[in-house]
Amino acid sequence: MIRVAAALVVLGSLAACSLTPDRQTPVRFVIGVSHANLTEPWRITMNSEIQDEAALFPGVRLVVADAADSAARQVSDVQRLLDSGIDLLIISPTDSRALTPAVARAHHRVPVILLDRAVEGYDYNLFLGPDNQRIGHLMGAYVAQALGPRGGTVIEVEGRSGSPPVVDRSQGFRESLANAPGVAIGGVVVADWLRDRAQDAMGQLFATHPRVDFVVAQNDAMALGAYRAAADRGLTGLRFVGVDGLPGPDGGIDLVARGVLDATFQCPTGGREAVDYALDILNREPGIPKKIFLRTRIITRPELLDGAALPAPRVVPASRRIVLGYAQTGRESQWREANTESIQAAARESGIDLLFRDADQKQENQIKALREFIARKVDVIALSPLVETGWDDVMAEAKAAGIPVIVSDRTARTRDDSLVTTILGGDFVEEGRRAARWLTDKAGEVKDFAVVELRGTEGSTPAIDRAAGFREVLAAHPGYRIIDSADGDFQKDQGKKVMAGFLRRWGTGIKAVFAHNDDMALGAVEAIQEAGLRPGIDVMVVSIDGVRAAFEAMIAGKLNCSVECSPLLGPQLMKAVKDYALGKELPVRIVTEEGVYPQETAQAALGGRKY
Ligand code: GYE
Repeated sequence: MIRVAAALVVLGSLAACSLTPDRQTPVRFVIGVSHANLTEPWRITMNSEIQDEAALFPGVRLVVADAADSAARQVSDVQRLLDSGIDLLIISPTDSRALTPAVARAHHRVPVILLDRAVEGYDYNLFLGPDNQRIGHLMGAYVAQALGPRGGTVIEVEGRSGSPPVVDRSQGFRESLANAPGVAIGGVVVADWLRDRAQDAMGQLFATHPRVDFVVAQNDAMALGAYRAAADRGLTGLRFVGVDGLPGPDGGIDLVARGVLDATFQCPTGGREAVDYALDILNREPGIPKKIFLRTRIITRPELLDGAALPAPRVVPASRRIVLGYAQTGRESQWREANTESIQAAARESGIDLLFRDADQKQENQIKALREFIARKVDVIALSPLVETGWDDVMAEAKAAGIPVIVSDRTARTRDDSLVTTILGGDFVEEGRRAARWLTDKAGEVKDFAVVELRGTEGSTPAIDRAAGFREVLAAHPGYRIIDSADGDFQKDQGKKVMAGFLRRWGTGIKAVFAHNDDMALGAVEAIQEAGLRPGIDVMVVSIDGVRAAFEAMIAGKLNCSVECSPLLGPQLMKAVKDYALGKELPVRIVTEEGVYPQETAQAALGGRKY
């Protein structure tokens, strides 16, 4: 491997930025950074944040490449970064589809962190970026609220057509306006993220559409261009919103302060976080998530006057330990036991005082525990919501008490989505899809393939989402039919009982059972055996979690596949709690890393299992 020298090295279009030209510190890590372009203000800020954060770590060198918005050039940039001997790649793809193969090739050689835009599939270590649909939703809600019942006409100014942020922001914007019938989208202008292009295009539009109430631009630069176009024509009374909220002259914060924009929606670049996670990966820290969706905040003049744009102060003084209240669902499965152990061990290792309450599978006990935490003025509340609904009141009480709520593992759905600060856990819909993809790949194209389903706790996120993901994939395979489905509450004995009922009703007609967790699958295995059939042979068994007993059952040939859903959320939860205590902005969502374990991999994988 050719090591990049500590000195400045220029490789073709690559420029190695040695951050601090000290030649005493040995080079520990070389991180390649592949930018889509270094012309847009937001991307220039991203690069500055990456460099500023890396400068905090002696021995870290960056090798930076600018693809100038060319996918072909970025593909060759990635290759040259790899050939220059980098230890990890941070890449913000120009084009998700075009860069997918190059990112996969890179991922087979070094760890890869995706910034801002993902690629297709999962061949990377970590995705860090904004939730663009949420940004669109927030913009629509702001405009609807500002226009009020009278409504009005809005012009949307979009970035580069077809790019993921444009598509997602527009989708969120339109979905949000569906609740505001008085607000009409009077036109869409494409300005490729560029201020001057927006000024020209909006100048032409204003010539034919002078009656416009609001201009919603997908970045601040284009909002400024639109503002200038209106000023050129002497139009008054229009209002403008943008996205990014960058500092500096003509940045979104400056434009709001000057009254040019009504509001800007901060779109964090993730540059600092990318360097922090790069070092965690290179230092082999446990619990690296798969996806992190960064938080967007609205900035208006009142917020500015309140200092919203300033870095938040430390929340918990360094002089005392952080206190975390955790309300657990209960002890319903082996997964849950491993989850509890991970949380308690991570709190111990992090020096966080943990108030831990086990709700014995009753929501009212979890609500009671949250009220106890509020009364005891803990710093942070976390819970695995037994079911998705019924949390609005108690979480509003936590918000009123100034205590952030992190939902770990499962999700709570509330009318006001500000009641939940961060969602941490697996992608349950994808887990359901993976179970169905494995089954249809394994059994192939069949006719009248009868499947029965053992569902998890009624109303819980994993039960709802796994069922949805499984059905989404099965819908493309008409030879498969779910002939029965019932709630086994994620518990082994319930799973056995329900499966026995299915066997009495359907007998050998059942070709496969999809269980929402391994415990119910293991119960089903016993029921299949007691019915005189061979589990894993006469009836295929596919489940979710990846607990040790499932691997043992696969090795014994009784279970065919377990889709991983990691319970080891403790380290990521404690990192979020510590970041909050330090005054850092918490992500909206943290999605954990998960694999798929078919029977033939079980023996080799068993030794490495941590739960
Ligand atoms: O699949 C199951 C546990 O919420 C993802 O709950 C978790 C589920 C898991 O009881 O075993």
